[in-house]
Amino acid sequence: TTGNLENNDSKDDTIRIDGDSYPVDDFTNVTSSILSKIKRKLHLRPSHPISILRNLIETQLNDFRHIHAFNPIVSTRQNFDDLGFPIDHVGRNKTDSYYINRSVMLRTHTSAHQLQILSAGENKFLVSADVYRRDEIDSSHYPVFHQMEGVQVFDIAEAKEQVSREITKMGQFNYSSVLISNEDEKDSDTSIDNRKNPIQACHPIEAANSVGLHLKHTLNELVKRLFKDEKELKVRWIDAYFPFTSPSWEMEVLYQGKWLEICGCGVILQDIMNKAERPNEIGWAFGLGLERIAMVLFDIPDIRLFWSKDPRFLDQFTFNEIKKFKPFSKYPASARDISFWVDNNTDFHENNFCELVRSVAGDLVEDAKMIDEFIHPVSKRRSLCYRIIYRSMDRNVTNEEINQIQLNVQKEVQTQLGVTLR
Ligand code: FA5
Ligand code: MG
Repeated sequence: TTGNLENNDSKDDTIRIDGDSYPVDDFTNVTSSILSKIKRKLHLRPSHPISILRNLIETQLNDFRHIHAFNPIVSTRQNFDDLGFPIDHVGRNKTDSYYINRSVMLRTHTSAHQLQILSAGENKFLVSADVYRRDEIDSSHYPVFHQMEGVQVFDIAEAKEQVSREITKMGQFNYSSVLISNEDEKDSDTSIDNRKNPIQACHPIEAANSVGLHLKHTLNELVKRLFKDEKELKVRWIDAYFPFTSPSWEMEVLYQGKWLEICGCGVILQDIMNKAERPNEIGWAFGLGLERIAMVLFDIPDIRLFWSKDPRFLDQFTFNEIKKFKPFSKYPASARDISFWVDNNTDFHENNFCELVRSVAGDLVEDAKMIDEFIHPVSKRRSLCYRIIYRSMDRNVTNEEINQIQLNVQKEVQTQLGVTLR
């Protein structure tokens, strides 16, 4: 439906974004509040933590080409098909992504630009950009965030030699209290689950192992240097799956007692290299979550803070410096529960619920979690209860204000999600 776009001054059947007009259809689900984030470009504001971090990484990887200015509006082909996403991949669902219409969307990741840049012949590049996803609500998820894509390409026939030269050049950084587990397995392939996450059949094993080793070495050295002043930071590698890399891994850091995923990566599917008309080359790619890294580095406890326009937040940061964030007083939280019946024939999706709560409460919502679920023994209807935590990052919110927001949430949930409040 286009009901969410009332504030977008457009005729009913088109959306205007930045002077361009797009037809809407049954897939359209972008909201004006999401579109309003496009112009913020946090990664390009010199003394914003996201931009400070981008710049620090670019300084570490200074012989990569640094790209920042790609439009977030991409085709579904760029975001999915070019990368070999299967037709039924969940990421393609309207519940997970923001669509302008069936064939145009807000990119969900910086990988959307891989093929076009590889096709242009680049060998080493970093793409930093805002990306958009419908997702859950908590302190480490926000519907708009920033990624940095890194890609490096080698000749298949010479990968081993090229990698050992590069690793010698890069060296090892030892003045860091970053502890990386699984690191000593890096020169074997024991950490790869070869059934789900195999070396590609078209790759000589030695070339694939060398490229995987170089990828892990590059990221290990990057995090050791970025986090060198942390007291002690635990980092671990785990196996992962992506439609466009194999083998694939994820990197996680231990933050506030939980493993926080900061990056996905792997050896690029050869099919993508072939589409880029580079069949004799092999490459790796990574996608870093910049907010997640910045949260650890700057001690920023909640992802909403990045969007704050409050000078008490913005004025704490300086170009090229890592300074721990000093929280201005933490305002009290208020919890409200909402319970409803979902009919058997209603297709309820948590991301739709979260989107709705965000659209009513804006950045006052801190967290939303299902706390109870049961099926009525007779009617077989499902009952769900969600606990919503409200808290402002920069002011006290009165109980009356929260009550009013919660009333609006209840009203919208009932009318837009087709559920019955209990
Ligand atoms: C990807 O987006 C892949 N494109 C990464 C990749 C690139 C894999 C190249 C292989 C090769 P993923 O969905 O896991 O993967 O997201 C990458 C990172 O973005 C995550 O590790 C996390 O740090 C961050 N991230 C994901 N969702 C959110 C969110 N809602 N809010 C903040 N950060 C997020
Ligand atoms: Mg992931």
